[in-house]
Amino acid sequence: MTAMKKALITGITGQDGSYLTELLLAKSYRVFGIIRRSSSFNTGRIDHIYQDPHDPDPKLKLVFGDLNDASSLNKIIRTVQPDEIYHLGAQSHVRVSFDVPEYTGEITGLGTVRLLEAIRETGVTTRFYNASSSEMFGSTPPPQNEQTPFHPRSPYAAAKVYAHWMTVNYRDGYGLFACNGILFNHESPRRGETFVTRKITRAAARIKLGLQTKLFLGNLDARRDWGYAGDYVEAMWTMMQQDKADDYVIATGETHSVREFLDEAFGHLSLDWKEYVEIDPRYCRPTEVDALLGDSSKARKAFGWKPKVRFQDLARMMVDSDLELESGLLDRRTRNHEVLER
Ligand code: NAP
Ligand code: F7E
Repeated sequence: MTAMKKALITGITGQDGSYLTELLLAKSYRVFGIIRRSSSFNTGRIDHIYQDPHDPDPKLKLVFGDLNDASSLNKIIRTVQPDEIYHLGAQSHVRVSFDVPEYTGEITGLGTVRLLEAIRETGVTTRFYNASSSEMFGSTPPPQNEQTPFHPRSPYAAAKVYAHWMTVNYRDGYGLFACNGILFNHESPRRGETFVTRKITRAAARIKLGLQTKLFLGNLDARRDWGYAGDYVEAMWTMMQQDKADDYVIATGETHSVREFLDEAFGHLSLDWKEYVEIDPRYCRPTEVDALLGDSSKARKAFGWKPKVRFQDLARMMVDSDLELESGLLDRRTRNHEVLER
């Protein structure tokens, strides 16, 4: 009998971490996830797959650690001895990276090096996936592929460029099986509420239900290549199963503006966003990435990856989910009022 493969995930509590965990468990992996200590619960996205910790043989195990803490990473890698490491943890918000540039460099940039060094120091034989980003292309005009020069336009993007090249360096210098997935924006009902797509779908649902009257946004002209996170974690896993480690762009090959996303999301609920949206400069960035459009033909050719969910279905899926979520919250709030009034 072959032993179950072990995967270690940083950023397991994030959007991608949750989808990847589902995928790996379905493939009979044993999954170990690094979580940070927090004063409130931070496992909302994986609670539905988390097993009783008293289970003598859990398939999903959470361990405390931090990308800021090399000793925790060393210890985890030494004790888990993973076959594959998916490094998804990061300070991942571009706008916030302008407020906390040093911290972003520390976690998103140096955090990656700490992991790579932990692999080297422990001598554990493993494969490594690094979450690179289309933000690295910055101001280089579309379409962007693996040959496109990077011109980062934020502290986040600069930190990702550093992490990207360090991953290449450990592959070239030490023979580590290390891949960079250069993923373009990918969204889902589990997307963090402050990224623009989720901010829009959540607001549209709340406006429809009478829970909100305005939506404050920044630059509506920015264009992004938006895909579905569920499709993108499949690409992560597949590139880690190839004979040779390499870097791949993962994208839909379609680009849309924030304005078009508003049309789609509000239109799905028969609302006109122009009646609700106001521009607040606080959501604009000192340097913007105007247009992203990915060319993922290398991944398509190497392992046949292509996206299943398209722009319109993605926006609708997110709106429907937020409507359900907010209606549930509304129900609960109404019930609480009824209880209080009795
Ligand atoms: P996300 O939802 O923001 O999740 C980030 C994860 O990193 C969370 O689990 C977070 O933990 C964890 N984390 C943050 N700081 C940490 C620290 N100091 N130590 C340990 N863990 C820490 O991000 P995502 O959308 O899933 O993206 C996954 C990765 O892909 C990120 O590296 C992101 O930069 C990159 N990426 C994302 C996209 C996209 O469109 N989604 C595109 C390209 C690349 P908490 O839950 O405790 O905060
Ligand atoms: O912004 C504009 C904003 O924050 C998209 C991260 O996952 O994808 C993500 O980074 C666009 C930008 O994503 C608001 O200016 C307008 O042009 O949803 P976002 P992002 O910056 O593209 C990449 C690939 C990553 O790697 C990152 O980790 O929308 N925009 N008004 C706004 N954006 C936000 N957040 N909020 C607004 O009110």
